[in-house]
Amino acid sequence: MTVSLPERILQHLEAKGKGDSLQLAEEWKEDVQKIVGAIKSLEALGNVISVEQYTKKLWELTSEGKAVAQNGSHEAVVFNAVPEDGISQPELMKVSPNAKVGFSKAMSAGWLVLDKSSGQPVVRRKVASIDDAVRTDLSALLLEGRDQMSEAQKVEYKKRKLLQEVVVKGFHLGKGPEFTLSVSKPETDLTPEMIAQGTWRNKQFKDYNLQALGAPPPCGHLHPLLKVRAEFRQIFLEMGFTEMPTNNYVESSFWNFDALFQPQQHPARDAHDTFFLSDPKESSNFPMEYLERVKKVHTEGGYGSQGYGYDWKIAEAQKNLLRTHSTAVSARMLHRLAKEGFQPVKYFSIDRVFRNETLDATHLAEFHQVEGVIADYNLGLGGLIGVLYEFFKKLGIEKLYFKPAYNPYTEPSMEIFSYHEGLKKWIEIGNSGMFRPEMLLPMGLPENVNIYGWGLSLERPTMIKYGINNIRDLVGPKVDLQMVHDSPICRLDKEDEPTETSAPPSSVEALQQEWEVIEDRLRRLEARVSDLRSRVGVAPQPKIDLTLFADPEKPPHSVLSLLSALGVKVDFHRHSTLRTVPSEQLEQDLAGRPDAEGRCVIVWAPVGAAVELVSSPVSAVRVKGEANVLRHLGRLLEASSAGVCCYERLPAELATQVDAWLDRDAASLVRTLDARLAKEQFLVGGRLTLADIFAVSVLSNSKVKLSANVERWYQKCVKLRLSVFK
Ligand code: FB9
Repeated sequence: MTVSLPERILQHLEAKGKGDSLQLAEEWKEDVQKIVGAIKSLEALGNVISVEQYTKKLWELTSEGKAVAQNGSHEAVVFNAVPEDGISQPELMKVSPNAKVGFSKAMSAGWLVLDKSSGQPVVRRKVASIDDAVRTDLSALLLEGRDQMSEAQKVEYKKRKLLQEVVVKGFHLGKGPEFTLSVSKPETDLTPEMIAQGTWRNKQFKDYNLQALGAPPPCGHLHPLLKVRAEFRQIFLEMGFTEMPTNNYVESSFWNFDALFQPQQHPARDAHDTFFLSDPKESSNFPMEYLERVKKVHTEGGYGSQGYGYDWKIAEAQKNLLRTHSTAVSARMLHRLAKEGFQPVKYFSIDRVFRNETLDATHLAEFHQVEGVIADYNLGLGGLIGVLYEFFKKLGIEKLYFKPAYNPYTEPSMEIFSYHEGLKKWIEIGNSGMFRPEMLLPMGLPENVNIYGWGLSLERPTMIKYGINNIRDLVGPKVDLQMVHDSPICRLDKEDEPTETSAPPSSVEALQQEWEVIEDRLRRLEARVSDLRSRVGVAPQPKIDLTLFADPEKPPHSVLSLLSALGVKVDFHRHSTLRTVPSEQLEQDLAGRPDAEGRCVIVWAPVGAAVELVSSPVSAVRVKGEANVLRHLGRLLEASSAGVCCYERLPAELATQVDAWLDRDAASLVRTLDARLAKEQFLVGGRLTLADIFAVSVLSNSKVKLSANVERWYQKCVKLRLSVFK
């Protein structure tokens, strides 16, 4: 029967009184790690042996050194390859991958000579035989563990990468106070046989390790998002809420927008923000009496509201889409509640919604919306605040503040903020409000019924809870399933203990999170500005740099030609009050370049000559009048990333001269440019000016051939022009 390593060690100590792990490994030709494992198992038995750890430096052969010990040194291999009648050096270099080193060492050792007496040099042996000391030294160490090398030789072999010095850990062993030879491996299980035969009485059992984790059961693992959803669902249920049926991702615009009193020109209803379906493109099954009341409240108002005063179209309401919020489901449920006879209710939903958003580290084109709704008689805003405190307290969030906000379907509305101890900053945690009468009364709900609504996302708290910075690490095809497997249980009401994963963010992460706050604010500002505009009935505004109101009957040609010269991308919208349609040609001339950084929306409206700049990156106020708008655009250009300066600031005679150049036809302008560019970088001097921008615009509309000089200038200006409003 083989004696186990622990027993062999005990027998060695019995015989010798002491031992050493490295010597035993050497002597018994055992792997050092196995010896160490046996020592650890004996230590676990208590004071059976004494163990003292030490470290020491050892010389060991590198893989190249081992090859030399086996096959001979590089110089010996080369010497042995030289035949009696000699060999050419190029031929000799082919005998081994290390022939070059070997040849040089053999020559320095006086073993070889290069004979040049007969024209072509020939390598010959200089001695009859050699002593390959390198191989002898290395194989003595490798095969017998004998270190017969001088210090100088070791340094030399180390330099030749044949030998390396390693630090090894060893253990001095001795007999412990409870030394015994008969250590049986402690039993880990009490078996039925032991009990039946009574043999357990003389068995040693391993102590229970009560710290040991249970064996992970082979099973599925819930995704963190679903763990958080279960927590939210539990909170709503214990607060007496009933879950709404949200099993329809496809919704009609009527229920998603119109029923919520969201006007048909609202920016959120733009294809930029919403996924519309092409098949089935439309819905047609509506509660028509209710639909008529919705149409009326949008167009004429009613119930004390002035409405939006636009021509509401059922075609717009029929458009199918992927719901942009679960409030569409809330609308259906409240309409049904009104139809069946109102009674106070508390509803909630947690499900996917879809938005055609710009994707980034924290936003995908879909997210899970968490929504709560409470309907009762004579509710006030204070009650909503109280409910929100209660709700968020169950998430472990108690420090709240509420900020006035705007939603098309709630008034008043509040953004909800909370101070996050882990992130050390205030973060937005949701939105809320009281549904407007224009939404509730057309449903047929009693006038004294008020309804609270609030919402938040599932992804944001999940990412914070699980320390995930990029939403693609939480959802999507790139999710690491090990993360799902390893994600701990979710307790939303407990602040996370700081763990290595939730350590304070590094400066980059902190910056990333700061940037997310800024982006959130930016998004909210844009939404607010868009909503404000939608409330005053202007055309929807996608994310842009400039917005101009102009009248197609009196187009501001100078402003429009400057925008065209700048090549900014121009989109057009028509104010609902517009009576005359702008000419196709006018819009075609102004369309600008799709790849331009600058963006401008021209809202055609009946403003006569009073062209108006309503939004610009550098102006918080509106700019009225063509001349003022031109001056403002000039300032914008000078502040732009391309730093375009306005040549009007030049001495009058030079500025007038430039005007004259720009009035010339394309061919003579090219001649002028050729002359000017011979000594200047740009038309007026060393900087890009509006003169260059206009000149480029003249030439881009002509077929005239450009000289090499002018071509280079043209490309430079076009490139600069693209980034003007970057
Ligand atoms: O979830 C959000 N933030 C959040 C929530 C919880 C949280 O918990 C942490 C452990 C502490 C952390 C953060 N937000 C809402 C705020 C922002 O993230 C925001 O930038 C993104 N919002 C989404 C929509 O953005 C286009 C989150 C989503 C959202 C916003 C509003 C509603 C629903 C979801 C709503 C509503 C509403 C209002 C009135 C009536 C009915 C519904």
